[in-house]
Amino acid sequence: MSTKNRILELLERQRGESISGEHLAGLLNISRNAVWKAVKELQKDGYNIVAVTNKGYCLSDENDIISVQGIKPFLSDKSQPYADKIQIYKSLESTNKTAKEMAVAGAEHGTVIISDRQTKGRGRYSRNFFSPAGGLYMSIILRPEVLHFENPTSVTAFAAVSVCEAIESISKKEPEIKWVNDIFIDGKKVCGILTEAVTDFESGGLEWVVLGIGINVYTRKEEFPIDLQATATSIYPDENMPGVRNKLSAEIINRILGFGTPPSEAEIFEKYKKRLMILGKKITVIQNQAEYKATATDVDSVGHLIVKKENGEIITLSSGEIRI
Ligand code: BT5
Repeated sequence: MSTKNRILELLERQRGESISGEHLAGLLNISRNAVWKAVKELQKDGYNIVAVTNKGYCLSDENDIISVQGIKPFLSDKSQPYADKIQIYKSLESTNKTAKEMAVAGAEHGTVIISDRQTKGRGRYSRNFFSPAGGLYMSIILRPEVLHFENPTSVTAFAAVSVCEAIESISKKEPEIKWVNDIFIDGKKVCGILTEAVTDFESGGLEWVVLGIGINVYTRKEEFPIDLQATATSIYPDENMPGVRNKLSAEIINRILGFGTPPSEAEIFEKYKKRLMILGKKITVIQNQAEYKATATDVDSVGHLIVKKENGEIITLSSGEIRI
């Protein structure tokens, strides 16, 4: 690791507090001048580091640059080994696109791609996902040898529950899930999940899964395109929050990669069901370009949505769209 990154890691560990140049130099066994040079480089990269006479260097709480060094202090012990597999970009077309290329090239389970913004963020059915700077766009490569899921829907559900818990851990918000892949806060979409998988031709089993997560973190209402303003929100639409994206990234990684024993699909769907915002509610089901009204009654053990049509007919939906 470069001196610059080692300094950054130490400052990130004590964000908001001052550390003397002498102490930093001692910890890294380098000269105080080398510390000063590294701090200057970090400041040039946009890091808000204040130098206070007799106190030392302090990385501002408000700093919001996503970095491996910023994520690392929040990773659990079990997630620490994944720190080396995190790659961060300022801008990408789509983190899922990059992750899929890497998965094809053999990237390991737990490779994480994060971008500050996306120029061609994608949702399901090739829809656009609005991805300005200030959000969190992350794709994680999962190999089924480690995560023993048989179907990609379970991965989506696992991710949805994990993201809800991660958002809850950094904010006072109470995220809910809209079947199948959306997370809502206060009735509006705050996060979308896109799971893409490739199956092995011979065995029919999953070869790899790319789990894409897009979260609106600071986007204000007026910053969303007009057509999304009534339906989209972010975790902090109004508040000037200190940088939380490193912590949020770590909280997601801790849940998706840093588990002890892999969670069972039954456990996941139990948690998923508790957060579903539609059970018992009237919804519109959109299937094969037709729509009908129904009541969402249950989710089964593999993530299918069970609905009751107005004529009393019970339908099990394995995929598709619903509107609240
Ligand atoms: C999704 O699709 O919501 C999945 C989005 C996944 C995005 C992540 S970001 C990291 C990774 N890299 C990618 O390129 N993608 C993944 P879907 O359920 O099809 O919803 C798409 C619809 O959500 C759009 O048609 C809009 O109506 C709405 N939408 C678009 N951008 C939004 C945003 N930022 N916030 C809320 N709603 C949005």
